[in-house]
Amino acid sequence: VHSDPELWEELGMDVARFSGMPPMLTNAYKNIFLSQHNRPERMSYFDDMVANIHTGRIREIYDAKKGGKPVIGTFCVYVPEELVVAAGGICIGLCGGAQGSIADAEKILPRNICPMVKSAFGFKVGKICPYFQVVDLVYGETTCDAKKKTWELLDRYVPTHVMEIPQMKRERDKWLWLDEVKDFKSAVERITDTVADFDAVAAGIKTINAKRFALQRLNALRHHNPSPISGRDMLLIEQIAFYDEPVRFAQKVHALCDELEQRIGNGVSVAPASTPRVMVSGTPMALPNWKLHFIIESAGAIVVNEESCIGTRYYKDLIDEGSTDLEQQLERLTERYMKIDCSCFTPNDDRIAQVLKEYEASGAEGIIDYCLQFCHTYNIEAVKLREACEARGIPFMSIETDYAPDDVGQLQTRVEAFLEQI
Ligand code: BJ8
Repeated sequence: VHSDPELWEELGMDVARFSGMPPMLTNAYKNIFLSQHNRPERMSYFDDMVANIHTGRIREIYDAKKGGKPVIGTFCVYVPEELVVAAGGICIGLCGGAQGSIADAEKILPRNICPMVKSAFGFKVGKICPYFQVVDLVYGETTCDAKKKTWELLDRYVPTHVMEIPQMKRERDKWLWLDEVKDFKSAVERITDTVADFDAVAAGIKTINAKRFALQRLNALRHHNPSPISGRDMLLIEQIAFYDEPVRFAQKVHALCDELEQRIGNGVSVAPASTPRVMVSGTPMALPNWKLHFIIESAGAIVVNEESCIGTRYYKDLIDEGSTDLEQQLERLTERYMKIDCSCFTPNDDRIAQVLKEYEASGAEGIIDYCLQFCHTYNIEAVKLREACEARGIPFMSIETDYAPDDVGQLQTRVEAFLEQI
């Protein structure tokens, strides 16, 4: 079922407009994903998750909400979903990766800000995203300027709380951060009307650790050469991680990993071992942003790693499960979140080291750094990344783009020229 107008109506959506949108997704999807040669069979679960994105999964969330599970929307991997699970809620990522909602946002927001912020905001003001409609509240954060100022406006449409994320990682920042984590826990508990005690927090940590661990396993298998899975399929799974039910998602990822192990054992791959291997680093690619991966893989290369928040930054670190009391749990949780190396921090040299580490682990032969337009922190950090790559002889290219199709031809030319170097 790709249409559920009754549900959309109940969610307060602009049904007339929205009804025209899912087929667009389906056609793009067939072209980008279903046409791939020799795809793993167990990708079918993830295809269904996309096919049912506006029906099956949203109905599942809506039913759970009516059954007493409030829904919290987030925009950043710094907001601890473990605590939402611990308090009996549902956590979903709301970032926007679609061009279709940008015009709605530009009626209100300035045009020269990040397309991800505009896309997300446009989804809400245009009432064209069921996930935005189903949330009880959203939890933003103070990472970049575009986001933190947009939350003030978003609050007019949906209750929006803001978590202060420091800009540095000194000892004193840790204590501020821990207090913010505690405030977040209280806000979630108020809406779920449940106190997340030690056992509940332990269970929340375990569930989300298991999800992140499954993604780690998948990414390690994907690094095999020849690759048993394409980069665009991996990106898709990383995107689905933000809205699927976490326990089922982890099971499905492990089932796919089992298949990939067999493929590796049998010498089955999606591209020959001689295929140029590219690692992508930089800003997140929110669903349905598949633009760069499609360009790279259409040019005859394969993407073997995403150093991104919709990528390894989301799952590279787990929380230590050995705490003996609630205070220690929250401290360890905070320590895990402090390891996320977003360019909004200064200094952020850990990220340079992490990019180089992932480059080695993935067997990549070059790095394409992806910056969303007007994302100052990632764009500026690309200078240091370039220097680090040049010092080691790693082919490096940085690109700045948005969601519009206008620059696709130019990007294709640049990517093709880059692939000739590697
Ligand atoms: S931890 S990367 S999810 S802030 S791309 S909206 S920074 S102008 S998304 Fe991010 Fe959290 Fe950092 Fe990750 Fe602003 Fe840049 Fe846009 Fe960005």
